[in-house]
Amino acid sequence: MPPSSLRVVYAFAREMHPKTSDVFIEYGTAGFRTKANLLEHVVYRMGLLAVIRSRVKNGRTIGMMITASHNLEPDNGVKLVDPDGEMLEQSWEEIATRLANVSDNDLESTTAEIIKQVNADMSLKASVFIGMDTRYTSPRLAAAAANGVIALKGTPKEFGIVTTPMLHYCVKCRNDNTYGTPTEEGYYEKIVGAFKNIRQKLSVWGDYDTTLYVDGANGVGGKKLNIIKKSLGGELDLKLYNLGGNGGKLNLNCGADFVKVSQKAPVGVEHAPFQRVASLDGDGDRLVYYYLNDTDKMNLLDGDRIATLLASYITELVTASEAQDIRLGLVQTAYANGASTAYITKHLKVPVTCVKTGVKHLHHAALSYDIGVYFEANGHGTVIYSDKAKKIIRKIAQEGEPEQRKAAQLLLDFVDITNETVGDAISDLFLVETVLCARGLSAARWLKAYDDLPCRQLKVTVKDRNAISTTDAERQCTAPEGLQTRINELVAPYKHGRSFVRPSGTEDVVRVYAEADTQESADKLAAEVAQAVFDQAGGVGDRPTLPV
Ligand code: 16G
Ligand code: MG
Repeated sequence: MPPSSLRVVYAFAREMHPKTSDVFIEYGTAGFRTKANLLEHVVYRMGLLAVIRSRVKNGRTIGMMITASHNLEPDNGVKLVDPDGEMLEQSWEEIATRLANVSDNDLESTTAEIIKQVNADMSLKASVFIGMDTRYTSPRLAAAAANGVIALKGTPKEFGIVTTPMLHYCVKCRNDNTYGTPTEEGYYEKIVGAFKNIRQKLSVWGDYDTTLYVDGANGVGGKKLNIIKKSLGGELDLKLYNLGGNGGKLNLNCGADFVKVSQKAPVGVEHAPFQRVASLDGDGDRLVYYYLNDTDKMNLLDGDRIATLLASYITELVTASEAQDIRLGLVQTAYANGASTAYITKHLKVPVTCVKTGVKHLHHAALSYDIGVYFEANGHGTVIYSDKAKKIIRKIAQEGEPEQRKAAQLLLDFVDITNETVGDAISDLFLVETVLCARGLSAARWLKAYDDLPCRQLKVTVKDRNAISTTDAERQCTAPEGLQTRINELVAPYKHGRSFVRPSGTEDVVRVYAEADTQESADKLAAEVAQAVFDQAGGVGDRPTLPV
């Protein structure tokens, strides 16, 4: 494309998506995320970048998802999806940030510079899939994304309202048709179809109850489960709450993030004692379970629990299939409950890797195993299976002894239920339901696998959260000087005490995590560490108080 045709990049910007804010914005853990009214020019520019990225990838399809996940309604965001359905390559985050922040007058020249820097052949075709969540600001932003794609003569395809993982899945399928059909229907056929298949083969029911309550966070995930519900027959009876009607507000006092962080039941769900509830986040990529007992006490089954459940079932099937040479491993972050890590290594005897927060880090580490199970405690995660593992399992499913074959066939269905591109609340829900059913487990019996250490998360506002640096998968703090020593001193007196601090990638705060043998201790330790952060890292506003 000759440089003169970049004029249209400026024309679109000036006429339709001018930069109206000088607030610096950064491509963070999950793309750009901020107040929706600050984002239109950013999303338009990401449309441009998606086209350039597609051309660098020889015309393979790139995804753009308009969402701010579990944030409240006024926020929105955008993230790019690479050709295999994974997060945008990290080295491009800086390019994305640069393009988002230049003035409209410099946009044309910066675009030209980037094209040159990444060596994009602008004569190639380019394809971009665009999806959005249910926010009222999303359609306008999706239109800006499409304009960005058109401005550089790429071809946008709009998927309308889809979950984030559905868009990842469609991008992957478009670039690799062995993975499935790149449509919402194709997604249902593969994932829900495999779930129905496996359910017909499972005979153990025990304490398993086919009724599942769902908290849809008033977002897109619940809406999609409402479509799926009709095709499930008697295999699973979904009772859906927080579907976005009746004045329910997106993620407000509901959804996976609310449940996990506040350890409280969401509003809008009619609870019954011991009834298991699956709670999704606003864009359908996180899942946690919980139940209330007969005294309304909250019992949370978070990402760590899901990871251990899935890993132990996969291990069982791999063993039963007598597949040789398949190395299974689990990836967690510092937020994983210490009790879960101990259970995985000592009881399941599965190796564990700990990495920095953010799906891209977990996904990357999971790739080093033949079967990698990765989950953040907040409920974002999935399983990925190497080509080698799939090949071995397929062979046994065809040629093995009857018992081995049976296990390998179950494993193949399990693989098909999994959205390997990214953590997916819907796919994970069907995986969990499969294991609970296969093992005849109620939620209460699932919880018995191990006892979580009580924990607490707090946030502290400081002048500059980037004054906090960390190392060792965020478990140690290297700046400001002296803070880690202070944390060590504070942790020392507590039995099973552990605490770490890290700057958030999505909010202007420092996050504090603490766990200990009792809730009282965990709360106190978290507050003490929060005070240390406030004092040593330039706290702003009220100093955190200790629990009374
Ligand atoms: C984003 C990340 C999530 C992480 C969270 C941490 C993706 C797709 N999402 O939501 O994995 O747990 O940020 O947020 O990577 P924080 O940095 O604000 O604690
Ligand atoms: Mg999300």
